[in-house]
Amino acid sequence: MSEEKKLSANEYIKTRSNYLRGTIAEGLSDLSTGSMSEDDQQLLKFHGTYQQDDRDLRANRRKHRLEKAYSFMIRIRVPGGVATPHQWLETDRMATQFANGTIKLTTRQAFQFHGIIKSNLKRTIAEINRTAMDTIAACGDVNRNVMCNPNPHLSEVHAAVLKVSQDISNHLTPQTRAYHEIWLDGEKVESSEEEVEPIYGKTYLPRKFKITVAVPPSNDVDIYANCLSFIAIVEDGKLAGFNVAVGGGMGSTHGNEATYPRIADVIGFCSPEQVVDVAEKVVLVQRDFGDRTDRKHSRFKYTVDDHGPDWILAKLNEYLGYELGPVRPFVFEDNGDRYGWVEDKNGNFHLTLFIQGGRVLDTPNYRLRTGLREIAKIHDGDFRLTANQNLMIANVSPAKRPEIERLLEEFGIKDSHLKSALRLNSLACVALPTCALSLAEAERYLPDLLTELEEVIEESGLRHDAITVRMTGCPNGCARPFIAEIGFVGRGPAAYNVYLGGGFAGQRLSKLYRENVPATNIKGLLAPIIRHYAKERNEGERFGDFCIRTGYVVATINGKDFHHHIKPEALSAG
Ligand code: SRM
Ligand code: SF4
Repeated sequence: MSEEKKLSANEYIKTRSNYLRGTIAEGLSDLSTGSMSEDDQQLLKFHGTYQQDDRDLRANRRKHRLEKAYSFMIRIRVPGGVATPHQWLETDRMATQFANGTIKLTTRQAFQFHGIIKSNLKRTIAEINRTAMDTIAACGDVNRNVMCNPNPHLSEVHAAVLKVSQDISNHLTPQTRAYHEIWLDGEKVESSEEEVEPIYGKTYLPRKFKITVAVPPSNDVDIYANCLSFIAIVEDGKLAGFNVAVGGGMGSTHGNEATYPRIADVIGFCSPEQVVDVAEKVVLVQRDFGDRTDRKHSRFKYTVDDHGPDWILAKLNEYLGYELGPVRPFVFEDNGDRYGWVEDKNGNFHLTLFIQGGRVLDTPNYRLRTGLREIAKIHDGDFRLTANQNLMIANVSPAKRPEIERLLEEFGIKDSHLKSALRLNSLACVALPTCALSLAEAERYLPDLLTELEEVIEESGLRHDAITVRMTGCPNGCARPFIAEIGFVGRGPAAYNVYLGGGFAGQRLSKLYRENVPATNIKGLLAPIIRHYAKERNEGERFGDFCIRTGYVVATINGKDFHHHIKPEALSAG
């Protein structure tokens, strides 16, 4: 008889938590420490907050035998990335009142606060909820913020697609009353009937789950890096439905070959009416078949890999009670943002600003946060967070545009997108000092490294040539570095693994080029390749493709050679 494997520790924490309550309420009122109990720290994630400590201060506090400088990160869910000016102003206010004076725009179209001390945690979450935003399921073993292409005003299709992402998000939000009880002083309902979590059940999912909705030709939400994605298929100007992609993910661990990034497989097609049902049933397949014994093997990508995409499709069809249709043709051109002003067919305007590292803050020379606050005060459209950590000031009427332009000018933000195309296509995760898992700097270091690389870019005449470059402080891959054309992944203090050859549309994994490169050697390592590219690239050839053609790295995808996009010809050729 085969021995049953023991479940991972978090499964027991979830089981005994009484639907995510644990002892969070009691822990919050214990002000003798800035910390929460180990179990509650795990449960707090489902409520959208992480206990952290300032790693810059660790050594000094240890020396003085002080408790670590504990504080909390709060992640605010923004389904589809849409926030009103009022929500922006409130977020901005709370950033000063409770957090470290900055707003972080994340790689999943959410806001994050850092540096909230325990005694302010409850009040901050309550105030976030008062602005009609929330933090439930921003983290934890549940469906996370559903991402969506942020341009809903550009066509009716975009508007329909945004609605789809919000519907999925609402449908998959945990139903537990714990969130209201703990943070919003909701009444405790005494009932003899056990609470039910209709989709997730008592132990929720084996691990975090991530969904996106994309509108080709833009792959700005990076569908290939997500557990489940819906790719809008537009036929005759109408939304015909969505291709369904499953099993993408980035996270891995140095030295553990059983963990790896994986590109999603496109397995079928569904109608707009079926989307929410399909999302639910994919989640149920993962709930029932995901690995609950080993958290390093519990993401949906491993369920897909272990059973194979065909098995997943068959199981999904069984859960649905009907079959997904055959995949329809689509082409992604890139995964970046389009900067500057665009006009929609109704005559309204949308401005996408480059926000380095997604960090909204004021510096003496660049008063970004104040400028955006002043804009929010007069803006009557909305704000859109992009999956590339950028910000769109959306739906600006022709009458308002001059006023907004004046403020952009006054605060020095107007030319935020007049940077090298390398920088405009860069992403960096938070890393130090708040991220407990980081092995090296990312957000605080990438800007300087880009300045070094820009010297080579300039002299090679590549200022306007977009190359995607992403840096993370560890191989968890929060800025999706394994699908960038150039990826830097923290290996140790000031040392990075360097990856090359990702697809410009995020459709292909990169390959490890050099391991453990000291930061000071990176420019020297990449300069000859950049110069070679400038000299010998083919017409329109992307940097990642060039690195493969000329043999710097060999490209494979999920172990197989990769067939670029799914083009109409490829499908008709069978
Ligand atoms: Fe992430 C854990 C930050 C997007 C893969 N991520 C973390 C934590 C919470 C560290 C921790 O567990 O203690 C980081 C908090 C740092 C801090 O101080 O704020 C963190 N992740 C971020 C953000 C803020 C990066 C950013 O600079 O924008 C992004 C927040 C997204 C959001 O709004 O929900 C963020 N994380 C991602 C992405 C990209 C994406 O989702 O498109 C990934 C790769 C895709 C994927 O999930 O495979 C990602 N984060 C991870 C992982 C690896 C999971 C795995 O499969 O092994 C971890 C570690 C874990 O879960 O154990 C992690
Ligand atoms: Fe932290 Fe690693 Fe994610 Fe960067 S990639 S935020 S270092 S967990």
